[in-house]
Order: sequence, then C-alpha cells, then structure tokens
Amino acid sequence: MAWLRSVAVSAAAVVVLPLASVTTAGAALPAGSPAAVNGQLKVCGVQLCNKDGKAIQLRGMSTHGIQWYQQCAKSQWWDALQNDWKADVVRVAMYVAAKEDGYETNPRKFTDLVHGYIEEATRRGLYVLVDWHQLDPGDPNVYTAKAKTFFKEIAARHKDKTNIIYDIANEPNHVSWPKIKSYAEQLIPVIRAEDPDSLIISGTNGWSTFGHSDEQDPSVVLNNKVNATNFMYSFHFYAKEHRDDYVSVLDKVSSKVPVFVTEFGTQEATGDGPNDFAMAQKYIDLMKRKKISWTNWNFSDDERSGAVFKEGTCSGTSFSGTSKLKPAGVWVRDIVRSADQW
Ligand code: IDC
Repeated sequence: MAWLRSVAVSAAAVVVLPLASVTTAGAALPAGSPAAVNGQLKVCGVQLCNKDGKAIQLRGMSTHGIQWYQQCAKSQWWDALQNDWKADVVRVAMYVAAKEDGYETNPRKFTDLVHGYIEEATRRGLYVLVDWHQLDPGDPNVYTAKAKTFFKEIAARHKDKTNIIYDIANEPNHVSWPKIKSYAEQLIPVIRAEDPDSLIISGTNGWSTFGHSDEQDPSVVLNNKVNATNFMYSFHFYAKEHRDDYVSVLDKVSSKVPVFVTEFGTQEATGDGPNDFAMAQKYIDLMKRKKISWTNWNFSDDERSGAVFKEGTCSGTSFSGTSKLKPAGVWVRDIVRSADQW
C-alpha cells in the first residue's frame, strides 16, 4: 500500500504510518449517534457511564454467529439496526471452536471479518461489542494464546476509536470461577497495552450466570473479583427457562459489581421454543431501573424463535418495520426503539 498518512501522536511528535493501520478517533461517528453523544464509556461504581460521567443504559442486538450468518450483514440490515430499531450497540458474536466452524478454522479470515463489522458500526455511530464466543469447550483457558493474538490485533487497530467494547469470554461453563478470573487477568493487560481506556467484559461461571446455573452462590465471584478497572461482568438469561431466582441473582450482583447483559432471549436456552414475554419483561424492568445495558440474541433469520427475522429474510433486502419479524423480534424491537435512557 503506497498511501501514507500523518498522525499527530502528541503536540511534539508526528509519526507516519501506513494508512491501513490508522484509525482516527471518532472521526467517522455521525453527529447525534449513540456513540458520538456518549463517547468513551467508563465504569463508575457499579454503573456504565458516558464520557461526561453520566450513568447510561445501552440497548441493542447481537449478531448470530458470524461464521454462519455473515450474509445477513448487508447495508439494509445495518440500516434497520441503526435507523429503524435505533439500537445503541451491536454485539459481534465470533465463535471460536473449529467444531463450531469458528475462529480456529481461519484466524485471518475471522479477524478481518470482525474488523469489517467494527468499521461499519463506527460509520453508523453504534457501539460495537467484540464477543470472543467461546462456548464449547467451556474453559476459556483452552484458548488463551489464540485470544491474546486476536485481541492484540483488534485493540491495536481500533484503539483510537471510542465505541469499542471487548468481551473476552462469552459463556464459561464446566470451569471454576478462579480459572476464569485467571484467564481474564491474563487477557486484560494484552488489550490494555494497546488500548488503555477501553471497556472490557468477561463472562462468569455457569454460562455467565455468576455460577447460578452451576448451583453456586454468586458470592464465589463477588468475594474474588477480577483485578482490573473499567471492567464489567456479563450475565446471560433465557426467560422461558431462567425464572425468578435468576432475576434475583441479577438484581443482587448488579448492586455489587458492574454488569452488562451481553446475551439474553425470551425463549428456552436453546434460543428456540415458546417465548415468555411476561417473564422477560421482569428482567427488562429490572435492567431499565438499574440501567443495566443489554444485547438481545439475535439479529438473524435462523429458523429458531429467538432469531428476530423470519427465515429467508437475509436473502432479501427488506429488514425494517415488523413484517419480516418473528414475535420475539416484534417484542424486542419496540423496547430497543423506545425513548433512550441515556
Ligand atoms: C446457539 C445457536 C445455534 C448453535 C448453538 C451451538 O443459536 O445455531 O447451533 O448455539 O453453537 C447461548 C450461546 C449461543 C447459543 C444460544 C442459544 O451463547 O451460542 O446459540 N445460547 O442456544 N447461551 C445460551 C443460549
């Protein structure tokens, strides 16, 4: 690449870098967009705060696995997310395991794919949550070296952006909390070395339930916190299956540590089956009251009830409005669209 570009790194020094490695802070964020208005996120106490220190709640959607549903991410899909749904944040779900056709099968291809989602989210003024979607096996330590390689490149490329959020472990399972904490404390410095002020999230044991799905008390996590600042814990739920006891856990932990609900559904944990909107509404009310940010699973046309679009939608160009939505989509679109909490 012959193009070069000057970048001021301080008042005193100017370096010349190849254009491909340069990103300019906020330059592409449209005025008035969620990421332009709120800027660099910061954890303040147990809340997520915007650049002015005001507690905010971000709401948005998760992609399905980008190895399977990349074909959805065309311009009209982005238009729907940005303008029709008025989302604040998109979660980019990058599965890791080869047996799930994930990152391991082609690290270069998947890293480039994620760069593409980040750039598009930025052009549209959305926050973008980069999800290291480890799931099977459930111990994130299996992938520590790969996670370091991936996040180092992502953070190095996008460090000047103010709209990027890193989730280093989707759903740890069949693994103890101290092992997850140890993994997190190895990953966080790798990201921070490139991008010091970034918001970083990690999942918790029991598929990101603070151990509740493993019949453990959340105090195991709460009494042994990750040693990091600007860090949040994720909590996941599927409302048809995860009932009032899970709501109580979310209520309890979110009073003690900063929590981001990076994935939830209104169905069973398979992401399929009947919706329970009444139960899901209890979580929505709690998250609204406590300004807990969330992304819903998922913005694809998979056949399951939790994929918001009807099957076949992604082969077309019409994503806005409600005609292409399944019931879960109609329900969650209304909530994402409703007046912002910022
Ligand atoms: C599901 C996908 C499905 C895929 C399966 C296993 O919808 O297509 O075959 O994963 O890879 C989660 C996970 C998320 C799951 C989702 C629904 O984070 O990967 O997606 N779910 O089962 N945790 C609880 C539910």
